[in-house]
Amino acid sequence: MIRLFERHNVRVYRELDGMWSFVSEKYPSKCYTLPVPSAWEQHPDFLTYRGKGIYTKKVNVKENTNIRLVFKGVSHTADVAFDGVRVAHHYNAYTPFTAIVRNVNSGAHTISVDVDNTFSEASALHIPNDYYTYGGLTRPVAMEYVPDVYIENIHFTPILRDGKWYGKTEIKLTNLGDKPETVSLCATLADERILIPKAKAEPNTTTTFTDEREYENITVWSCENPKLYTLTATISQNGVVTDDLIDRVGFRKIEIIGKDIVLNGERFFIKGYNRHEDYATVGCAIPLQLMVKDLELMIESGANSVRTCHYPNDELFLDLCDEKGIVVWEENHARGLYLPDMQNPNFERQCKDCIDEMIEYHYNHPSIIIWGILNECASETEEGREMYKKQYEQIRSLDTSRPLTSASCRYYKDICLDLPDIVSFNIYSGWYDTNKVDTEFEKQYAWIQTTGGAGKPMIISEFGGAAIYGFREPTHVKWSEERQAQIIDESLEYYMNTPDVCGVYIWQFADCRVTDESWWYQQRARTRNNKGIVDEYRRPKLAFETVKKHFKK
Ligand code: ADA
Repeated sequence: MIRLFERHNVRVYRELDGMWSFVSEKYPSKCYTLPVPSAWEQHPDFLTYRGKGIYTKKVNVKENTNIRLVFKGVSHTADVAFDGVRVAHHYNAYTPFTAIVRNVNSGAHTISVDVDNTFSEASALHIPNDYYTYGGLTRPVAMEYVPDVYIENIHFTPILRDGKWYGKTEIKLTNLGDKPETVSLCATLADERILIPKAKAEPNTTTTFTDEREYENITVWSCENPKLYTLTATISQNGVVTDDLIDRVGFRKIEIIGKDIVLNGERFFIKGYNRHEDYATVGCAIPLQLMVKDLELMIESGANSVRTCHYPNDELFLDLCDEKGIVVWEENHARGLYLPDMQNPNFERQCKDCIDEMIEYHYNHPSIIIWGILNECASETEEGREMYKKQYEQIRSLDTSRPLTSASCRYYKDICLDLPDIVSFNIYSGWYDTNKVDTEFEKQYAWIQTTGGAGKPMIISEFGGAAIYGFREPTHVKWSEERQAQIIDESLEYYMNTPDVCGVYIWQFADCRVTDESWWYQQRARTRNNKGIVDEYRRPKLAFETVKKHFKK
């Protein structure tokens, strides 16, 4: 399942979930069939496989048409071919991409995807890290029939102005042909009908048509009442509807006022979790039912937000957050990259592509209230600052409706705090040091007020400690559930009662697998990051009740 709702009533659209043929470099003479979406690590022969493999699927095309292939996530590098001809290359497991194949005749055809999850200089973002880079077609794949002129995407921006709701709708038409085409464009949203009777789609490019108008009698999207509206766009030529696209949007306003995050005019305190896309039995390819389980557990504990650490999430999960009223901090793909990592010749382009794709595809989700970048990267260096600055500017050029932030650990030396709208720090008082939560925060906050981050809202974007599920120890030794609960208790007690803090994200929701290579194994018992409030099977640790005590006060 790609989305929680039908995206088309007109366009022929088929999800290619199911069994694909697979041949790996590891066993070149053996042909497997693997489920898509899934991580190849789910198969006993590939539990720790870091390498390459080719997925193949035979498809039957029912009419002469243009084919549009949609990949929601391939981990981590993909080369796509259609009948043996390469049609797309993509890097990054966490963002979608498409491929167009023109003038396909009806009949049998073959899609193949070369997948690579190896670490090398070619991969600046997927590196040995405190999470696991899986392999495979780990998110859904779809095949569509599109005419020469089709609806590429729609962006909707809700605007509250002088107490009235307005909406800016940008409808993007792609013309695959080499001559201009004029179509009739129609979109409906709430009780409004947008009509552009002569929309001229320029050849070999995408043309955007913009409408901005007032919407009356709107119900606002909020955590308590996450009201969603269906936005439907169609295009017609010679009176025949030739294509359509459906999306869901919400009317809500997110703003920064002083040191507060303000949602729909009211101060909003973030009570959140950091959540990796990782589950014991399926790795990163989490199906709908397990996504729902995660969100229901978070809601049961009183949370109202999730941070997609440290990469854009599966859009199906964002659909669930839209429906359940869980606000989201979504961030581009980066974790703990030092300056040498950021100087990888591929780093800036791979970050740019990730941001472009994250915002292009996730723009309409009302649940996303914050865009983040570069978790714990080199924000203490001048060269790093130039890259932070460029990425903030890139996001602002794509979306001015949401505040920006970046989770830092460059204590007392971060030189980028003037750049974001919200200052965020990962502070592990009581786990990586013996600091007291209150005195350490007061010291850090006082220093921040001497920087460009002065007076800005502050989020504690990570805090917590590790516990091995089932390790109970009245002495509260480290790695016991008691110690973790104690750290969470002290942290929430302080941060949730400090007016200078506008939100908290616990590190982390669930235990997750980490890379076995390099030194991570030394600090990561079970080759896992064990700071989850629940373990990798979502079994609650003692700290779960501690969180509930504070989040539900
Ligand atoms: C950092 C990092 C997290 C995780 C955490 C930890 O803050 O942002 O991804 O690695 O440390 O568990 O130490």
